[in-house]
Amino acid sequence: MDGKKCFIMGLPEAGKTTYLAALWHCLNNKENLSLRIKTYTEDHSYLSGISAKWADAEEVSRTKPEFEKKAITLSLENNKEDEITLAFTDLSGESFQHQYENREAKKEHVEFVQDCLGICLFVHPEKIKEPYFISEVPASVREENIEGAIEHEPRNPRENDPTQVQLVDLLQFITHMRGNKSVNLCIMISAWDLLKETCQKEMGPENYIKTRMPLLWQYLKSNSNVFLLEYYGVSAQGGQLEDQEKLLEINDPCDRIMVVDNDGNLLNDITLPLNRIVSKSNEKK
Ligand SMILES: Nc1nc2c(ncn2[C@@H]2O[C@H](COP(=O)(O)OP(=O)(O)OP(=O)(O)O)[C@@H](O)[C@H]2O)c(=O)[nH]1
Ligand SMILES: [Mg+2]
Repeated sequence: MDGKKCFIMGLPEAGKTTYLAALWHCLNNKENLSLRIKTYTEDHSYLSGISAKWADAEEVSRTKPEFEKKAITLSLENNKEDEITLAFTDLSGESFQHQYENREAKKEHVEFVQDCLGICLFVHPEKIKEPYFISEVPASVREENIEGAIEHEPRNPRENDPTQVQLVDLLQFITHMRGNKSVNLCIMISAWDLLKETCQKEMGPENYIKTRMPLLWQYLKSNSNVFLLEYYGVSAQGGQLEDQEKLLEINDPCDRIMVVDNDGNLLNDITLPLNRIVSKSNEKK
């Protein structure tokens, strides 16, 4: 049995746990997915707990660093009936902030990254902190020697630094941990349902990142030998939880899910990004 690892990355509230909750529900309840459960090998009470909440259109709890999951292992098979043992993480967004701020990572985290076949990096469109121009900062803050200059608060990197800066830095950590060894990277724009239909159709996931996070896009483009990229727009929840009644009107919770690839194809299969990671790594062998 060959074990494969997929590292799930993202700052707080990026949509990581919601995706895993939806994934587990669909693996157990939906047919014709690109990956299926082969056998139940370990206690999956964590996944069952989050997916029950997901199915009832309730919020999954934020992942606290002390309760994060360092390796959840599933025994899966693809359409060729190849057996795939896939381990993935459900880390807390705070752990990534800690890494960004303190320049340190846990040993087990580094080992997982070194061994992994692929990475899913989640970005929530409503949680993106935009950069600002220096000229946008009032002169009273920028200049020390003018009348009325105010003492400004010391920089708080996790709160103040633009999201794209933090993500590029976290990806640079990955290249460092892996000694520049190439890795499949899926950029997963979560809560795709929140974007206007025109934006969903006309822009597509890559252009969305290019427009909203140009530094991240350029970094990925210029490191395409290291990061073998795919972009996806994903609505794992299917809509806002404030519209719980509307979400619950859909008989099969799996039908709430939307996965859009970069060519604009609307796919109804939440396992696809993971299957792409596995199959691309098989092609390379
Ligand atoms: N509208 C919408 N909201 C979503 C979707 N997926 C996640 N969310 C919301 O995004 C927020 C964060 O989701 P989580 O899955 O908890 O994010 P996380 O990355 O696990 O966060 P941490 O555990 O803090 O690291 C929650 O309020 C979710 O309800 C989606 O597909 N659509
Ligand atoms: Mg979480």
